[in-house]
Amino acid sequence: MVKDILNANEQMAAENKLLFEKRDIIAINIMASPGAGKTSLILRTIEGLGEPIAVIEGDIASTFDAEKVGEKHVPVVQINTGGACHLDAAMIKTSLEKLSIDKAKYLFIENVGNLVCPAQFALGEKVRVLVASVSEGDDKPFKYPGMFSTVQAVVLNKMDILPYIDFNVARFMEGVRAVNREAPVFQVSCRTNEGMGEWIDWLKKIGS
Ligand SMILES: Nc1nc2c(ncn2[C@@H]2O[C@H](COP(=O)(O)OP(=O)(O)O)[C@@H](O)[C@H]2O)c(=O)[nH]1
Ligand SMILES: [Mg+2]
Repeated sequence: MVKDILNANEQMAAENKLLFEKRDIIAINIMASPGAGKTSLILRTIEGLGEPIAVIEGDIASTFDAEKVGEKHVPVVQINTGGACHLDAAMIKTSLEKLSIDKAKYLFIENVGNLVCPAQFALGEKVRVLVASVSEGDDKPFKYPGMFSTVQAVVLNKMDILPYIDFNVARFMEGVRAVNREAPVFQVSCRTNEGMGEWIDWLKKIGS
């Protein structure tokens, strides 16, 4: 039963992926625990990337994040999952009926805050990005290997508060590398904009 659901999702994700590829859109699935800084990263990226962007916001409830993104004058649609702990490919397909992606080069999809389920549901994205933050603790890659192993990049956010927190960056890196040898890890602060240049450069590279 669970396998059937996952298979149906894979099929629809493949359709979404094809649609994005045909339209030359780089779709990016942004995953993280609640409060790590997914929305903040999207807002900073809209400011720094200088490319046409569209955004899909996923939350269990509320439209706060879509409103914040809308203030940046980019096309945005909010999905409310009504309890589901992750987005799935069908939700993305439906949301595209309400989102103008014609001009977009990048489509950022903010997944529901959760370090477990979103990793199991492809959406049709080209890349998966995990936002971690120093306030969550340096042991998270060891505790959530499924999530950390599935992504093409990790953004370690809130570096501005590192001096006030017991977070060992080397231990965090060790945990990431234990399950993911390839993904670059960008140390950033969405508050101060520190480290954002390398993240933006990486996005440009995957879009070229
Ligand atoms: N100090 C600090 N706070 C941040 C940073 N990035 C996000 N925040 C704060 O963390 C909270 C959650 O951020 P948000 O982007 O909504 O996280 P999301 O739930 O993952 O989308 C908000 O109060 C942000 O202002 C950062 O780099 N440094
Ligand atoms: Mg958010």
